[in-house]
Amino acid sequence: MMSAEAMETKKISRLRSRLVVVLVASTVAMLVVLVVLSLFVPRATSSEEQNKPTKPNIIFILADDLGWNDVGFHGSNQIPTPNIDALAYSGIILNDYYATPLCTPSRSALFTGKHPIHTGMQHEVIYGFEPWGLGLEERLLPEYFKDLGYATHLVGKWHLGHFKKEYTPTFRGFDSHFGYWCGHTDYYDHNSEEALAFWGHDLKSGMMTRRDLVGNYTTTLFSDEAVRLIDAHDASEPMLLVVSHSAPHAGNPAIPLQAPDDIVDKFKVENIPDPRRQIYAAMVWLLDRSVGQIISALSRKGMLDNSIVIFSSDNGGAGANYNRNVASNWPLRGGKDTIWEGGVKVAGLIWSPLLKEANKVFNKICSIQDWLPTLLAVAGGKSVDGIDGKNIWPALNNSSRDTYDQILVQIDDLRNISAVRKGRYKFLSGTTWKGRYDVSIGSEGRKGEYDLRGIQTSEAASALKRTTRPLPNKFVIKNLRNLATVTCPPDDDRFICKPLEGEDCLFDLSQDPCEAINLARKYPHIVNHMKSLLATYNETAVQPRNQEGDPLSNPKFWRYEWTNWKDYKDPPHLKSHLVFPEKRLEA
Ligand SMILES: [Ca+2]
Repeated sequence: MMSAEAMETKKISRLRSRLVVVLVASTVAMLVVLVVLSLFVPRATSSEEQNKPTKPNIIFILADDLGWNDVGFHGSNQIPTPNIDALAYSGIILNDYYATPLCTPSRSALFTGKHPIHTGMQHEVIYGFEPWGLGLEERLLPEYFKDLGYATHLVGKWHLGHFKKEYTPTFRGFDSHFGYWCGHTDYYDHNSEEALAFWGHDLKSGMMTRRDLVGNYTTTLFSDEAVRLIDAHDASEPMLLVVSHSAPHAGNPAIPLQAPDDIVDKFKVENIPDPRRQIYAAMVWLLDRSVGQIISALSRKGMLDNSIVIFSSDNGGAGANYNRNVASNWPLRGGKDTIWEGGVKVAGLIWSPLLKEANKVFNKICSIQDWLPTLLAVAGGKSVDGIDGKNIWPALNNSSRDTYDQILVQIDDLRNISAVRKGRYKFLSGTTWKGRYDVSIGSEGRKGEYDLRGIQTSEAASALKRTTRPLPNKFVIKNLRNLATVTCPPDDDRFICKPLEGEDCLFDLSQDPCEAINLARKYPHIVNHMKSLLATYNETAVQPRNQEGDPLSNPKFWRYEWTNWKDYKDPPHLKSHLVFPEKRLEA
């Protein structure tokens, strides 16, 4: 007789052996399933290939108010921009590239692919205290890219509305936003002064204030955040990263130009005699360093080979004391907030190993509103109806292809200004600021040497070396720089157009890029044609969305923070103290 204990032991051992059989059988079955499944899964040859997204990463670096003549590749020797220049020479320099005269309209065009007259964003900018923004019915660039599986990030300035949270970046297609909502900000304390007595802190992560960062220089913060996002990015999915720098836009009126002393000291040099321009140079130099750091981060992460990098200003440089700033658009006429070339034709470039052609100056008309359809096409998105921008990728990739023949520069009936470009001709009517900026703005900057070695040893050039689009040799660089540099004879009063006196202005930009010789009297039939083009465009314009300022926006009611104040109940106990905001003279 077996003892009860022995019987129990035998039972357990029988159960164990059955379990083993079941486990072995199920493991074999699982293996069979896995083998069968693997036959239907495309094979990766290496882990790198496995992680590589098929869609390109898109890195859009937007400078704010950068002058045409404030990058080295346009011929100035004043401010070294070795990283930006390295990208320009290794990619394509966009030398007939238009934005709009101001921040808000340009950003609306970039994100919608539409001219601002078609979204009601054509008139001036959004002041922090005004309850309006880019219409919620508009579908924005990051929303399209989210649908294509992209991670989407915005670092830096927004300036498309914040009175309600629905208007802010993380409600409009961006997975994350680190930056500010207003048009400008102090580079250290991150306060934005938007009107007399209307000032408040404005640096946020999404909807959260970041007062912990007071004292840190804005350009460095944005650069660090861009690098952090790249480092943390899951490289198996594509990335859309928009870095919207504040530089070199002026800060608040009391201290408009700001940079760390040790960087400013680098520019206390003979060919930058103006002390304010020395600070400006430091601001631009730090912007350029940020570009190098971003390119370097993409390279470290193995993303650069599958990236498209675009660098662009949002409007012409703010010079001649506009916003108390000292940018140079020389030799172009005009600057920020004008419809002259210096206000709307901006420094721009595209770099990518995906481009079939590179090391060239692109002299075909293109515009900031083209990026949405262009980048969507490259990423395999559907074409979008009802927008003004065009896909310029085929023309960028093939010298024999053209972009388009005409573009509306601006119509703002509230300021009586309009301008249109057709082929080689540009027509403009009316002017801003009582003609104060109807001249060439900023310093020539041709004294001194161009530091080629600085470009070759820049952080960007080192990273580009490891791609199929490296920096070309110095002879190619010099040739490209010559081709990208605009030269004009000095103004001759006999030919200058005076729009302030009601004159129509017509220029042949192919001969006269500085808008110095008015052809309106010589070619009245072209003037008439241009006027009829403008009238046709104007029939399609929608009303500007601008709204009067709201006293309740005043940050003093909200712990001195710029907020989405319309989402909250009014602070009733403070209503008796309300003062209506008075706009500053300068935008
Ligand atoms: Ca701007």
